[in-house]
Amino acid sequence: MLSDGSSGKRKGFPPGQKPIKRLLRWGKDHPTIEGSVPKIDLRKWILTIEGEVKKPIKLSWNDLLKLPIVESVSDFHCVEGWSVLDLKWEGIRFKHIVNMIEPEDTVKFVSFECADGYTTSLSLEELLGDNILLAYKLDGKYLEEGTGAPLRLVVPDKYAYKSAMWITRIKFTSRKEIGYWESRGYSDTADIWKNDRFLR
Ligand SMILES: Nc1nc2c(c(=O)[nH]1)N[C@H]1C(S)=C(S)[C@@H](COP(=O)(O)O)O[C@H]1N2
Ligand SMILES: [Mo]
Repeated sequence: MLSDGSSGKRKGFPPGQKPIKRLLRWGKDHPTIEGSVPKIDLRKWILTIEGEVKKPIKLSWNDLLKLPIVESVSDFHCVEGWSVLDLKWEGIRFKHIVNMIEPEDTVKFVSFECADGYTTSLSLEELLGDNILLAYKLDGKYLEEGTGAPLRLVVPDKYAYKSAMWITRIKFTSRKEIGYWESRGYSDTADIWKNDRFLR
């Protein structure tokens, strides 16, 4: 398996964060935006990847498992001030998806839609790093429903509200679509190193 070689090389600790032992399990340790964790049947789950792209695709769970798997170790930082260190994520490198769907030259942003109605977005450029994954395993095990099963985004250098859980649709766009928390007062840049927590 390919690794991004980041393991163990922490580049300091972002301001205003405190480590805790493990991720929160949404639905148990933390409420979800719609009340309960979305029920996802893996036999019916489809990941739709579309927008301004030359080759839109729909992937079933089995299709997804056939794509090349990579691992990346990173820290996870929630804007509420907690961090979980050294998480080993495994999944598909986001860049691989970009190469598969061939975005049009007009594309500047990518929106993520989730089974709980949550949304977030990032610039395409921010998603090309080797540590940006569509992850389906954490520390050697398939994700649990409370941590985003079957598939979540991992963007280590952004506050965790960019790391969309329960993804169902990915859309490549020329216009920015503002996400759920980003339209409720949280920073759209969400840079953990710059302490970009709130809209200014
Ligand atoms: N679909 C979806 N993704 C989401 C959220 C959400 O409410 N819905 N919350 C975000 C926030 S604020 C955090 S801190 C992380 C939590 O991930 P964890 O359960 O693995 O700790 O998921 C992010 N992704
Ligand atoms: Mo969060």
